Amino acid sequence: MVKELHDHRDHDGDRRVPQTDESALHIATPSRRAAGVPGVTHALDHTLTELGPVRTARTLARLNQNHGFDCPGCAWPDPEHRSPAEFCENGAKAVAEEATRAVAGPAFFAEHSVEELRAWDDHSLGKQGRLTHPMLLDTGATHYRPVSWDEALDVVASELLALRTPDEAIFYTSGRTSNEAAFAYQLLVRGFGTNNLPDCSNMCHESSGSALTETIGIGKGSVSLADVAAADVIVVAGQNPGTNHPRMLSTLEKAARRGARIIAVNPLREVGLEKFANPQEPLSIARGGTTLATDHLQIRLGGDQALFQAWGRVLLEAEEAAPGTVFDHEFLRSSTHGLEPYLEHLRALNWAEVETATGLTQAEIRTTAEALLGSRRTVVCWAMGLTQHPHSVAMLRDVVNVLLLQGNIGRPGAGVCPVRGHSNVQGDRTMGIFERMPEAFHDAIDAEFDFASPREHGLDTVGAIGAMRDGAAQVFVGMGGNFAKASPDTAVTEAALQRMRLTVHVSTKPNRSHVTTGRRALILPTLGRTETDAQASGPQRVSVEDSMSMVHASRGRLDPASEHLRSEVWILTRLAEKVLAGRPGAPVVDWAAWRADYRLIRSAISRVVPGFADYEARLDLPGGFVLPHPPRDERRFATPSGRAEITVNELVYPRVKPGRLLLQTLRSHDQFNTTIYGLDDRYRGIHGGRRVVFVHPDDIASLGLADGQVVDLVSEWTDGVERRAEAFRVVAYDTPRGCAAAYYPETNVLVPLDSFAKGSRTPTSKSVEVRLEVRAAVTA
Ligand SMILES: Nc1nc2c(c(=O)[nH]1)N[C@H]1C(S)=C(S)[C@@H](COP(=O)(O)OP(=O)(O)OC[C@H]3O[C@@H](n4cnc5c(=O)[nH]c(N)nc54)[C@H](O)[C@@H]3O)O[C@H]1N2
Ligand SMILES: Nc1nc2c(c(=O)[nH]1)N[C@H]1C(S)=C(S)[C@@H](COP(=O)(O)OP(=O)(O)OC[C@H]3O[C@@H](n4cnc5c(=O)[nH]c(N)nc54)[C@H](O)[C@@H]3O)O[C@H]1N2
Ligand SMILES: [Mo]
Repeated sequence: MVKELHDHRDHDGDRRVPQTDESALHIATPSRRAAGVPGVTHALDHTLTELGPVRTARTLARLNQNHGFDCPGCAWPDPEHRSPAEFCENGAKAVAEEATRAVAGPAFFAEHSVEELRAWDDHSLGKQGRLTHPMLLDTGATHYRPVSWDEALDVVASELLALRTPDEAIFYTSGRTSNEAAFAYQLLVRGFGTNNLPDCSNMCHESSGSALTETIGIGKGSVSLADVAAADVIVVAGQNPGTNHPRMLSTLEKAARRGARIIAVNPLREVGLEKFANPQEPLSIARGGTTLATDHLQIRLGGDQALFQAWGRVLLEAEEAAPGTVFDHEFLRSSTHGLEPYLEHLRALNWAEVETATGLTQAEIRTTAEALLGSRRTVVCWAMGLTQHPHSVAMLRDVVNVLLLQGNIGRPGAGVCPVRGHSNVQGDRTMGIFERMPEAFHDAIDAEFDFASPREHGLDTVGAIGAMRDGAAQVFVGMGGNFAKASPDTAVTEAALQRMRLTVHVSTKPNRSHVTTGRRALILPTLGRTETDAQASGPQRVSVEDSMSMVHASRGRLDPASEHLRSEVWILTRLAEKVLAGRPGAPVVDWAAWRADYRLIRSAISRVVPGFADYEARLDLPGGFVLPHPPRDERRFATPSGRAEITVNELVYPRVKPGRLLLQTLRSHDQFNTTIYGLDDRYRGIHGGRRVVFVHPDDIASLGLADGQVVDLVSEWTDGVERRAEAFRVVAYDTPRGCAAAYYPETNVLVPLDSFAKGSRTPTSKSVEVRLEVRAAVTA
């Protein structure tokens, strides 16, 4: 936090630093309708400036099409019948960000020292454009200099081979890496001798994976697009699809037109959930859009476990009043375990506690429970609002409980739908990017590649930061992502990275992690999804898996931003040759052949990972193919009991000290995680700035503050360390009392490293206790 303080003074004092100018900040009334004409024109504006008209037309025409490339934005699946413009405003922005013609080459790095660049924010860094050359920051050097690929990879190999043990290396992955690259990566890492494979998922849907694996035996969602469209009731909890999964709105719209009841559970009235004007349908726009959510439960942060327990209780009461009308007894008897203790737990539910936890009235909860009662097909969708709390795993087990009571898993039109973030985060996990893969996976790679993979579990994201901080790790490799900014406790994470002997980032664009370096640092520039990946056997395609277990091909067509870019597969296989050549016990792989022809990687995957038989041929099918999912396909639950587990979870909800607020850290409409596209959050009425904190008007008054005042956010955590995010403008906003919101990643400095969810170790980004401190005098 000391650093953040310092940086901020720099920004104010030095006008040459391209910093976000918060004096342009302008607050307007939040909008009431998502997407539609403003959405599309906004996207085209953005793309046109980055790409120019011809490149824009060529690029967008291939986005999410059968022979095109997969959108590098979110992981929402593609519909079977695609419209010619199968993309959304934010997908177009994600593409523009990657396909931009601006470049950050050797001249840029020669002009600016690393120290100077550390005073820039991520918006300014990213705007420089695409990386073009491998760049090395030598020990003691002030500037990065261009190096050959050979030299760069020799540096990585020599630092890795000099470690006392392979466990001193950390291999992080973000969620854009293709299946092929992910599979090669995990094999290189395990061949080197460690399971230290933390990924962005540790900070994202890990709680979903943990809760679902325990209860239904597989950590993935159980629905298809058709199921969502066919549901009677769709609960959308802790998710802002209008911004983060805009194409989901078309599916919700279909369901809404069929009469489905959509229940939004969210502390904020997210505009996309209220009204949606389909950009592909002029009529829908003319009519002012479709109303999506018929009910909005404006829940307090972290109150969802109480809500789901209360819903379970109402279902139980109705079942007891008219036995056989609510529960799916046949399913409960044949396929579940643990019903009775759960029902006992529901009978003991304390309504007063539920009302405190949720901030909702018993009447509101009962009315919405009636919708569940009358539904034969219920889907529950969720994202970060449910996964980033201390009690998220228990909360999600309670979500599963409610669905199981009515047999709503493994039936058409029903199921669990954790909506994933990064476009291939689910596929990366399937390919083995995980610090604790199941034994069966290890057995399979050992057999295929004739080696003995390490079995001891590796470090997850929180564990990796601790190890780096404590000197137990010396080399950090990031396959995509922005570890310095995306991780919690920014000051701790940055200091941890700076203790490394070597930090390496395989990236497309400059970001904060490149300037938060170890003693030596490398930036390895890579091809993006949109670009042609030409190898010895010809242009390559890669494959990805969406949120609903559909695997499909992606093929880039644009000319690469620089002739020096290499594909992730190229980089990893070259590195594998350098690190593993002659190493006793290394996996037996012809890395050069893999690099020349990715079909060989897919062929290996098809022998190792269940569900990938005929991988190559099935990638040719329009839309690809779906992976097996036992609960969805055959109501089979691969838990230790062989049945779906109904669980008893003690009711937990956050409580903060008087005079404090609970803060959630969330995304604006103009960013992709740590990549900031622009400074507007138009749906929430924010323009020209990001340092705002949304607070209920009565809280503003009771804290003795005023709307528009500038405050510091100070985190309150048990360790007594001061974590401070400076200079946020207070914005009166429609959020429950006691529950504030501000943007990620500016607020990551406030999330303590050891504040994470029980059972998944996901940082508690939606549950940070803060106090607001008035700033003496502000220059803005
Ligand atoms: N354009 C764009 N698309 C993206 C991303 C992006 O940054 N930009 N990020 C991608 C990634 S990696 C991810 S994981 C997803 C994230 O998608 P989201 O989860 O939608 O992202 P957040 O902005 O974190 O929003 C959290 C939502 O949950 C609500 N919420 C917060 N706390 C609670 C709670 O306790 N209970 C309930 N019921 N609701 C709560 C918030 O008000 C907000 O609406 O989006 C993916 N898609
Ligand atoms: N406080 C707070 N913290 C959070 C969250 C939150 O809600 N609140 N959300 C968490 C979540 S859900 C997630 S998923 C993480 C995200 O954490 P990360 O995945 O680490 O972060 P991103 O910002 O998505 O990574 C962006 C960088 O990826 C690189 N990149 C982009 N495309 C490619 C590509 O095709 N290949 C390669 N090699 N690199 C590429 C670019 O250089 C870009 O700068 O953050 C987490 N952190
Ligand atoms: Mo995510």
